[in-house]
Amino acid sequence: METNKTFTMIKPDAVANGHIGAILDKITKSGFKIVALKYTALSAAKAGEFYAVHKERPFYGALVDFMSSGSIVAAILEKDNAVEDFRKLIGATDPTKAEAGTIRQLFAQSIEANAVHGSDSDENAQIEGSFFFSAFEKF
Ligand code: 3AN
Repeated sequence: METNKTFTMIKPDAVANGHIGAILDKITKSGFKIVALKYTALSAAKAGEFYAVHKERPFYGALVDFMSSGSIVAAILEKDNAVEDFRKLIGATDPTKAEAGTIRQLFAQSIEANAVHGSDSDENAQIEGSFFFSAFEKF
């Protein structure tokens, strides 16, 4: 299992609000190397599949609607201790609780429209990266 990669999405709120450039800049300036990158959109079916682990949660339907409401940017990032360091960089799920200077504190709208996704384990980083990228799209 690779421990030096994580997966991220810039979510529809941050894309619609014009924050793609600022967020990628912050990610690369924080020492992450982009090894795969894609501007795309999730259908409701694909968003449902991606967030299947949250199927029983009360916010699942709204989350699927939100994540399929507009374009997203998907990326695989490389850095030592990538998963943990990226979770620190993005901040808490609820942006009102996110530390100053974190991506969610700077760019998120709400607990649902929270600007970015970050994998929560090496195993999920691998699964999520492969959800979006084939072997030919990872460098
Ligand atoms: P994180 O993205 O910080 O890992 P998760 O995995 O618990 O958080 O939740 C996945 C996504 O579900 C979040 N990024 C957010 O968009 C949404 N979400 C989580 N908790 C809530 C909630 N209480 N109300 C609405 N949406 C939520």
